[in-house]
Amino acid sequence: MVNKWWHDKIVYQIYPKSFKDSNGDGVGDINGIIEKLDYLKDLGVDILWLTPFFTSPMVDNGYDVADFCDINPLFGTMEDMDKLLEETKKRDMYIMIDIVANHTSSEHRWFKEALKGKDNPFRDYYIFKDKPCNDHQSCFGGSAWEYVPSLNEYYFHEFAIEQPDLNWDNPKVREEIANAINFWMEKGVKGIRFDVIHHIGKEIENDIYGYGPKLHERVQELYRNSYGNYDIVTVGEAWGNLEQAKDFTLPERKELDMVFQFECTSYTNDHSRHGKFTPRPIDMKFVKDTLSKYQYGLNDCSWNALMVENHDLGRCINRFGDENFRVESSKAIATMNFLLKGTPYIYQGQEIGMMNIKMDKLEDYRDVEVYGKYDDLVKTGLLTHEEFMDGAYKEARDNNRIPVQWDDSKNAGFTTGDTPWIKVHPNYVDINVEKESKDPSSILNFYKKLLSLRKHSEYSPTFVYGKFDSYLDDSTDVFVYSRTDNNYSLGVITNMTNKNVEVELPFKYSKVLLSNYKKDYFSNKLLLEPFESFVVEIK
Ligand code: ISL
Repeated sequence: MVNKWWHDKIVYQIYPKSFKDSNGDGVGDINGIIEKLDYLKDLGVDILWLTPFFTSPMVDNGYDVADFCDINPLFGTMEDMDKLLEETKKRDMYIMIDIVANHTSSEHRWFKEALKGKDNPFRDYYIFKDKPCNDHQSCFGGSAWEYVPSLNEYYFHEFAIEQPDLNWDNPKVREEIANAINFWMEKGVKGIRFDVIHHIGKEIENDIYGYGPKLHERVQELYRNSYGNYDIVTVGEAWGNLEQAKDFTLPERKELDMVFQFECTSYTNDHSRHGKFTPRPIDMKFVKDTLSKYQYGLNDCSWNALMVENHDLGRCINRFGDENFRVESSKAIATMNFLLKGTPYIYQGQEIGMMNIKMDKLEDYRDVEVYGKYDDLVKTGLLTHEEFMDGAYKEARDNNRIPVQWDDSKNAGFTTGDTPWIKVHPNYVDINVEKESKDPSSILNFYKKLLSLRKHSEYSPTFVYGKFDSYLDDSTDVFVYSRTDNNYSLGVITNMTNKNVEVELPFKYSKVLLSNYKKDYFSNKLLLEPFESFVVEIK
C-alpha cells in the first residue's frame, strides 16, 4: 500500500452544538472551537471532524441540511469558518467535514421547490410516489412515507419526516452533491466523513435500502467528480460487514479510504426484542474477535477506522467498560483500540472519561429519535415508560451530546449563559478538563501519553504500519496482540474485565512502554487487575 499523509494522524470528532459556546447563547459554536484549538493540539490530535455546521433547522442537529454551502447562524458565519481553517492550518491541523448525501432538510430550497407542483423540476430531486411502495419504517420511528396533501403524493424519508431522501437516480442530484463537495475542497478542507453513504444506491421498489446495486458506481462517480481530485482523507459511515467494508475501501476501487465498523458498538442492540432501546450486555470476546477480524481482513489491502464512540452512541465506559472502574476501563479501552492498525477517532469528552447521563424525565431528552421511538415502543404498550428510560440511559444518542465538561464553574464552563441547550452532566464538578489536566494520573494525561507514544516515539512507524498478530485467541478475558515491523515488535495486553485475571504471556519483553497500573511487570505469569492494560517491547 502507498503511504499517505494522513496514515499517522489522529482524528478528533467535534459535535459543534455541545463543544464550547463562545457567545453565551447556550449553544456551542465555531469561535468556541477556535478557543480550544491549543487544547486539542496539546492533546495530540490532528484532524478535526466537525459534524454538520451547515444551514439547518436542526431537527436532527444539523443532519438536516438546508444549504450545503453556508453556515448555520447558530454556529457563526463563513468568516468564522475561514478563520477556523486558517487557525488549524497554523497549527498543522486539518478540518474534516460531514457530507450528508442521502437526504436534505425539508427546508432546503430544492424541497420547497419540489412541493410547488408535480411539474417542478426539483420534484425529481426527491422520491415521490402516488402511494407508499411498502410499509418501511423510518429509522427514527413511524412510517418512512409522508403524505403531502397539496400534491396528493407521498415522499420517502429514511430518517425524520423533515429529512426527505434525495433521488440518486437523478444525475442533477449527483452533480449538486459533487459541486457542494468541491466548494469545500476549494476552501482547503482536508477530509470528509460521509453520512449513511451505503444508502445512496437504494431501490425502494425492490425493498433495498442499504447496499443497492448502483451504490459503488455512484461513490466512484462522486470520487471522480469531486474529492478524488484533491489530496484528502475520507471515511464512510456505512453499516455493514467486512466484505462490504472492502468493497468501499480497496484503493484500486477509488471510493473511500476507510469506513467505520459498527459490529462492536451495535452488539448491545437487542434485535430479538426492540433494538437499541432494549439493550443486552456487551460480550467482550465478541468485541476482541471482531477487532481482530477487521485487522486481519483489511490491513494488507486497505485501512481501518478505530472508533468506540461517536455522537450516535453512548459513552465507551458505559458500553465496554465499567463505571466502577471509570479511570481504569477508560484507559484500557483506549490502549486496546488506538494501538491497532488504522486511524484512531476520539469523540469529544472521551479523553476525560465522560459518562452517560441519567435524565430525570423524557422531556430532558432533545433527540428526535428518542421521541419517535417512545411513540413506537411506549405509546403502543411494548415497553413501560421505566423500561424505555432505562434503555435510553444506556443507548440514547443524547448521552454523547451533552456539553463537554471544561471546568467546575457553572454549566461546566461550556457556556456563560444560564441555560445550555441540553442538560450538563451533574458529575462535571469532579470530571472536567481543567481538573484532569492538573492530575498526572488522569485519563486526559494518559490519552496524551498514549497518543504521543503512537505518534512521536521511535515506535511510531511500528504502530502506524506494523503487522498485527493476535494471541490467546480463546481467552474471553484478555486481548493480547502485537504490532511488528523490521525494527520492533510491540505487545499490547488488556484485561477486558472488571475482575482479576491470570495470564501467561506467549512472549518475553524487555521494556514496558505504557501502563494504566503501576507495578512490576517482569514476570511472565501475571495477575492482571481489573481493566489493566499495558504496552511492551517484545524481546
Ligand atoms: O443512532 C442511530 C439510530 O439508532 C443510527 O442508526 C444512526 O441513525 C445511523 O447511524 C445514521 O447516522 C447518521 O445519519 C443520521 C443522523 O441522525 C446521525 O447523527 C448520523 O450519524 C441521519 O442523517
